[in-house]
Amino acid sequence: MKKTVITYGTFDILHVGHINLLRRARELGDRLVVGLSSDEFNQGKHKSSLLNYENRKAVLESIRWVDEVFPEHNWEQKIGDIKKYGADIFVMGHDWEGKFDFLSEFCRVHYLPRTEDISTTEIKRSLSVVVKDAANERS
Ligand code: C2G
Repeated sequence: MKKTVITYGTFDILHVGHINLLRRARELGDRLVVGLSSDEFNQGKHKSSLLNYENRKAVLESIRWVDEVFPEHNWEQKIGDIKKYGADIFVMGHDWEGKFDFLSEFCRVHYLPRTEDISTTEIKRSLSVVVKDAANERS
């Protein structure tokens, strides 16, 4: 019986932390479907992604661990998604530990350790320093 794993995220400026999560999620089953936060939902999460939804979707769909990508529009859609995709396991990084335990009524809930020392926020911060230094050199 093919096991489906489901996870959600913004996945902006993809890095090894995202890849580790997606790979380990996929390895818990036979198929991985990903709810990708829409640009509008990101605003609701107080996260502005540099790359828009279409761009982030194209990147995710090119990853061998990802079988399908669908839009995440709100916090309330997870139960419907779990039913729609027949998900057996819901996976998130452990920064979300406990937040989605209510889904255990519908499928297994599993939190995976985050990959340390890397985040999109940190990458953006480093980028802004590089850009500022370059601007200073030119002026
Ligand atoms: N992640 C990780 N290690 C990192 C960075 C991220 O394991 N260094 C994981 C996060 O724990 C999450 C996934 O990668 O499970 C996607 O991270 P984000 O794109 O930051 O997603 P987030 O904003 O947490 O959105 O409804 C749930 C939300 O959409 C989750």
